Amino acid sequence: MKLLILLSVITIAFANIDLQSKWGDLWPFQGIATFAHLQHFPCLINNKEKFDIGLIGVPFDTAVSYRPGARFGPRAIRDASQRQTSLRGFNHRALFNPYKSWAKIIDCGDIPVSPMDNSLAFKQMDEAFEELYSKPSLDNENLPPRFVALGGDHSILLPHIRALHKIYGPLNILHFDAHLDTWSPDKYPSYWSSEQSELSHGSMLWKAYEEGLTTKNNVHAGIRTKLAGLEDFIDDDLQSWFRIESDDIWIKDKGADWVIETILKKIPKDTPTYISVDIDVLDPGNAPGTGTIESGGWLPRELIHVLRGIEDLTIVGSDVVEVAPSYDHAEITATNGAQVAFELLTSMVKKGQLDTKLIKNTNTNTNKATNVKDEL
Ligand SMILES: [Mn+2]
Repeated sequence: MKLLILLSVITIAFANIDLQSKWGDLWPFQGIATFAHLQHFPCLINNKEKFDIGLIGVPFDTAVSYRPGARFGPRAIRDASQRQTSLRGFNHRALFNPYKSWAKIIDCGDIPVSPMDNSLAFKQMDEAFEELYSKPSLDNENLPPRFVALGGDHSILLPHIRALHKIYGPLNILHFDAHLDTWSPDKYPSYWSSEQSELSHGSMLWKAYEEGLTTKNNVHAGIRTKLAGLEDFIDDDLQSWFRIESDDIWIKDKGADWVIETILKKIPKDTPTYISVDIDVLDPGNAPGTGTIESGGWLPRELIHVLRGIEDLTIVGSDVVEVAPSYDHAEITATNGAQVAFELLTSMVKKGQLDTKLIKNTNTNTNKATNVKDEL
């Protein structure tokens, strides 16, 4: 009897292998669209699946000041990422394939965020990021996993770095954007206001500063926004930001390598750094599908060159935000968004696992990690 059962188990196992080899090879345009065809686990629900790096969608766009639509960003980026596969995931600029290295990378799905009530939405995002970072990673159980967040409007950065601050302490922020996003609510004068209305996709870095989440080593890159006046720069200086202008990428005596050198001079390479890429850092010709377009931006090749040049930074978390597909054409913006996520993943994996000494709040993290382990 036992022999019969064993034989049938073996037969079924072989049959499965045959089915996998017969039907398992999909072309890039086939199958359900996870980011880069990665395995999907709903990480907020499934505590059992350990991984090292996760893609997490944050479909939230009700804190924008101009065109809405970035709630569809995560889906658009996933669709546009379909030509990324582990088989053809070799990043030739980095000479590295992030999908075939030490790290297990998965698509964690989306945070379910309310489109009806921003105070509820931020509560959901705060708790979601805290829970996502409270689990041990696969490679080292003393470290949390890392995430590339797919926005969503830019305000999703705030709950993300609140969760990271609890683990690593204050973070250096490297912010690619046409806009400053350090504007205090006074810069949006209105008869009508509330505590919630202070938080938008143009004020979240001011809020992060107010909450003590950032260090003194923060860099904006690609800035070309219109201002209320030069006092905007004074406020920005007070919040410890160094500005690299959009034009710096091409003007004489500066250029792309100057941009790289300047970022590396300002941000110490072995300290916890968060990289945020607002897709509007690119010129509208290369990123029409975004909420607040500004003329005179960078080319994708310039952004990619800069991202590769700073790959040695210690990236504890990252995002690509403000992809709004309803204004996009031919998936241009979403394809560039997917490429940015690929470059960020490449850097995070290529650098290797983080040093556990970076974790400041060891007790909290260890306790949370232990709790998760106990549940398994
Ligand atoms: Mn922005």
